[in-house]
Amino acid sequence: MDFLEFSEKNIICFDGGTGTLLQERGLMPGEHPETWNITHPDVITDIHKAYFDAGSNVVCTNTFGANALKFSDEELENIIKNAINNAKRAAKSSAAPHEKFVALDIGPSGKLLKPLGDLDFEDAVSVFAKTVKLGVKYGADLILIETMNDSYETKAALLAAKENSALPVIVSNAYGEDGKLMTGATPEAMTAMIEGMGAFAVGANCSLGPKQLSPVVERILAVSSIPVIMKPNAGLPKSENGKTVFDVGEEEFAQETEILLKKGVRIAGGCCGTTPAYIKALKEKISKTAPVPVTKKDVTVVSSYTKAVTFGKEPLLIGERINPTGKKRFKQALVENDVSYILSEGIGQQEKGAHILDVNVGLPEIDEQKMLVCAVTELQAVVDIPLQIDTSDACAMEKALRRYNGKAMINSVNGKEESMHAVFPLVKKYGGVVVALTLDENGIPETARGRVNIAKKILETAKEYGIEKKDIVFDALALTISADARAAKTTLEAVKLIKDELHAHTVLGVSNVSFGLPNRSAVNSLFFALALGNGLSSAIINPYSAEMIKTYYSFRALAGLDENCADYINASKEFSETTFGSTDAGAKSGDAKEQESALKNAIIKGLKDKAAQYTKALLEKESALDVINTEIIPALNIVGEGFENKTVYLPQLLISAECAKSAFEVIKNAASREKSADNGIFVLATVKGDIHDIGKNIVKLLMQNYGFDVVDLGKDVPPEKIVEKTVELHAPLVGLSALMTTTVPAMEETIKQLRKSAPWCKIIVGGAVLTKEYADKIGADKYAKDAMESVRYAQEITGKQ
Ligand code: B1M
Repeated sequence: MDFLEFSEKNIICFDGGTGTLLQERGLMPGEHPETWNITHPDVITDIHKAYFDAGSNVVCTNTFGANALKFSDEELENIIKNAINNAKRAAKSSAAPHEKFVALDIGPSGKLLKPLGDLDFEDAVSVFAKTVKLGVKYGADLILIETMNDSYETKAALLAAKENSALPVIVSNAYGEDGKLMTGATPEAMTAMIEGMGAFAVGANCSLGPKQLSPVVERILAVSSIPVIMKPNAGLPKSENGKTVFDVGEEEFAQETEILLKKGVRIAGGCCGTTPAYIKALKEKISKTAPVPVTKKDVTVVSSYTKAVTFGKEPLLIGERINPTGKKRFKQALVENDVSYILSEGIGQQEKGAHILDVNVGLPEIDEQKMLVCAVTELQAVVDIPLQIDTSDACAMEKALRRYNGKAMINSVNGKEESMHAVFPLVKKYGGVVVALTLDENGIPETARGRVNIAKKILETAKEYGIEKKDIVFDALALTISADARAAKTTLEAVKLIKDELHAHTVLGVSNVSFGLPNRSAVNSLFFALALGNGLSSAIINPYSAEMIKTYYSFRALAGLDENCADYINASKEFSETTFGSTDAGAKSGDAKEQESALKNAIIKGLKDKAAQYTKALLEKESALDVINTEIIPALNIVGEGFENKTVYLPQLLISAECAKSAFEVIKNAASREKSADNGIFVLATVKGDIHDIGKNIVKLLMQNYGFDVVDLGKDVPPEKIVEKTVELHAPLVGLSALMTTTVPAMEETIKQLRKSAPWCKIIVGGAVLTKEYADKIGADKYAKDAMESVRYAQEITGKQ
């Protein structure tokens, strides 16, 4: 029986952890466990066999970190070949009567993808592709992509698996206690993307015990139409006599997991801390549990790298402003490659309440493919709502869909055979919700019935490609009433028929209706209201238009979608304005105060070019130190607080840090013109384990500006290196920076070593988590609360001004 056949009628029992078992058998810290497939094949086979004997239907190869970033091609092939052989040998030698399969195990690459890290998305796909191809070559039965804590890397691995094999692929993510991935994705967002891309199963593993993981698993079960997997840890780790132990025993583990089997989990196993004894206990529960059928959820959902947006709960607003049609300024931005203008449009529309952003950069005089990919990648770094990729060029569409971090909305396909054959394969491969225009080779039907018939034809063809109705949203086509007096009426009828007869979702590009008329917003907003009344699911509108927003919130309040009219009251604060403000305030005004908030805003929002531009303007009126202290640091503090409160995620934190850096670049260039005479050597570093260097770089900038010769050793610097440089240069002054409670001990260790080997030097310490008391306690000579204090102290010590 093959794996898919087996999975139809059974709950599948996976294996448990291997790390602790290998350590017990002598794996040394720092040694690659994957190499044991070659050096200790019997140990690996033995562990796999113990799991098969305990009841596992599937064991995962010992290849968690087997990828081309860690191993040469030859090593990788050898590892995977042996790993699969070991697992197959174990299956043969186990006398257990149940079905047995071997899953090629793929863990994270160990690197973060751009813009968070330095691994390019396509390079990540290639890295995973090598492992997948070898897994296929040596006969794996299925693929398990596991413990992924970032949505983009998950996509890269899944794409590699789908492009290079026909094996069933199970994707399991590592969620934190907040129910999100490290980079912020919710279970709903991950399920939308993973299911959309055609995985066999989706779920969660590692990080938590079965009880703590259950809310995440239940959320996945609620939205998933494919089987759900869970592989929790044996509870939470704690240290006992220098050893890591877990706090959930076999029986409790099995009981907690059983609760979720009864709620619908179809694949279960264990992760860190679990052993064959855990799997044996789990298997007993599995044997007594009837598999819950996997049900189609029929939800239309798109996602960004963090969140899922579901159609049908309330009407959705799709921001229309990233589109050059009729917009002179936008066309100019495209021609000049002014990406930050596009980003401002995106951020502004999200702030005005758009749920999804349409992205159209089609202009004859530019390379649309390149620009669309650029706009999508840059936008998804600064906004966290889903994007609608809007292009008539199928190549551009494919390139953008590949790079999109989530399940995109795709605009558009239509009833022409040619269009469906170009677009549907992309929807099927990358996942997405596609906008289907109700027109075909014969043009736009004049009647609502004609449009519904095209919608039916589109549905039938989509089915042939394996695309379900839930992944299609029909555009009933808003045509201009100045050309055809019945146009709006026909469209409204079509919206209602598609909803009532086809039970499908709809979208309209609302403002087309008033083309050529004066006072367009009056016509647009009434048409919008009528369409909403007819059941319109989503509308492409200008979120800056007060009339449209008024209509939207009024409709929600009238339709019973707004408890206590709270959203209406909140939104009405801005109703008095004809158009809402834009995020770009500082750019238009020469006023210093406005530029101040604009700089802070640009850093918070992640607009790198703007941050540099506003800094430049501010420096003409204010000192560098003022700009740093009143703008840059407060902006980073706001982002840092958001990060702490889990309203901001690592990608946003990183983008803001990049913005602060671009502001400092400008300050540095301005400051270097003012440098004075040499005042002595200052060795500077961020301590071991800490990669925060913005504060340290300010200290460097000011010290250099005051004539000190700064030897900057960088960040994450081991104590030995700092001592070595200080001794070599006989430096009189050393500066250490640390920003995390976890890295302050490294600062203490560095001071200890400096005192021993360079007793002459004075040590200045600084960084957000330090206090004077703590600095005294760890033996520093000076605690500097900011960069200027370090300069003053250095001047005092050296007697130089
Ligand atoms: Co991170 N980070 N970060 N982060 N980050 C903090 C520090 C944090 C407080 C955020 C939070 O949770 N609220 C938190 C630490 C919690 C704690 O330990 N108490 C944190 C965390 C947890 C993390 C990660 C672990 C997140 C993760 O991966 N899950 C990770 C750490 C990785 C590592 O280091 N191993 C991480 C990563 C990052 C980014 C890469 C995204 C980015 C850093 C980019 C970079 O530096 N190149 C980043 C950022 C930007 C921050 C915040 C938001 C801002 C830090 C900053 O640059 N502030 C920060 C929250 C916050 O502080 N509000 C946060 C502005 C800077 C000018 O201030 O460095 O304090 P500061 O410097 C001041 C003074 O302290 C003094 O002068 C400067 C002013 O003039 N000073 C000195 C500093 N050093 C001095 C040395 C001196 C004298 C004065 O003499 C030598």
